[in-house]
Amino acid sequence: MRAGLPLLSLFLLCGCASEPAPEGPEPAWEVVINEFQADNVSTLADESGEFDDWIELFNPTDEPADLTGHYLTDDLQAPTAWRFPAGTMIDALGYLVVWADGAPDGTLHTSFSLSAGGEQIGLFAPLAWDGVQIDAGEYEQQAADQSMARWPDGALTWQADPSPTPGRAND
Ligand SMILES: [Ca+2]
Ligand SMILES: [Ca+2]
Ligand SMILES: [Ca+2]
Repeated sequence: MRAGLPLLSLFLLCGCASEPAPEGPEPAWEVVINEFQADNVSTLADESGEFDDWIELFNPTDEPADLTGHYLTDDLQAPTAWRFPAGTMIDALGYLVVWADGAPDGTLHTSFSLSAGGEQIGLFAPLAWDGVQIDAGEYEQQAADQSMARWPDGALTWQADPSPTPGRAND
């Protein structure tokens, strides 16, 4: 493996490990997509009285999480579809509902909506942190007024929930 040595040396010499961390707060590495609804008929209306799709995020840590500059998307090939506004926080062990209107009519309202027939959802870090994926997944057809929810909160397992719990613990 003598041929590999020059490459290794180059890597060690590049000083990557000593690069300063990007400016701004650390990405919210622990925050998860915790529940979402793609066919909201009568579950919960937004400030405009519209029964739009929504995505619930959960912060499983005991510190507030700062989502400034993070991204949500419904297409993992296009991770920067919608950017969280500056100052978007989730409390320690808190929940945050983001409306997926398609046509935003408020601050936490995304430019995309969720297809009831199945789609992807992803949460990505700010570009200063190379926009790396924090949480993402793919879902199949969703029934009207049901949600898909992790159970318990933040767990790896998902279940369809006929009684969605936007902004509060999944049950
Ligand atoms: Ca929808
Ligand atoms: Ca709306
Ligand atoms: Ca919930």
